Amino acid sequence: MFAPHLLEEEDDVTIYLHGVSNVARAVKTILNQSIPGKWKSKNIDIFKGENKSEEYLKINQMGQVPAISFNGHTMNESNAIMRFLCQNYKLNNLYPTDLAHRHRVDTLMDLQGNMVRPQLLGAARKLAFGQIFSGNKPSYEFWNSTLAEIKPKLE
Ligand SMILES: N[C@@H](CCC(=O)N[C@@H](CS)C(=O)NCC(=O)O)C(=O)O
Repeated sequence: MFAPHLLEEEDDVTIYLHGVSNVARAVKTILNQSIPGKWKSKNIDIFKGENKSEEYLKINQMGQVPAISFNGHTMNESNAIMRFLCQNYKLNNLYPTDLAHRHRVDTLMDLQGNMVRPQLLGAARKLAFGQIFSGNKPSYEFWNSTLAEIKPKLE
């Protein structure tokens, strides 16, 4: 049985999140598949720096959302949390037990975390800052070229 030391009669799960966080939303989606209606959430206002507070750094020393508390154990890194939840709650349709299929899912998750997300965040920041400093309408050229670069790699 997976992680037997984490098992309780009824799991006590809290997710720490913020509305702007796409990776927190991904974990929420998996929680809804795992224990719908049975998890709690706590908003961490990253715009007010709550993610860098002494209290929150004890939950996630990287000072980022999401994190979860699972029966008193804290866990971070969205992909690692989602893999844990899928295995713990046997969501085999989302995280296949067949190793070749699982490898495909892992590949896409790693590409999302290591390549797609950083590139899109970089492009979005460039777009926003360009507009703030020039006062002009943003140019979508860089955004579109980033998308064009990423897309074929995922096909
Ligand atoms: N690799 C991390 C990334 C988490 C992340 O970048 N979180 C952002 C919100 S989407 C955050 O907390 N930013 C605040 C900061 O880094 O100060 C994961 O997948 O959990």
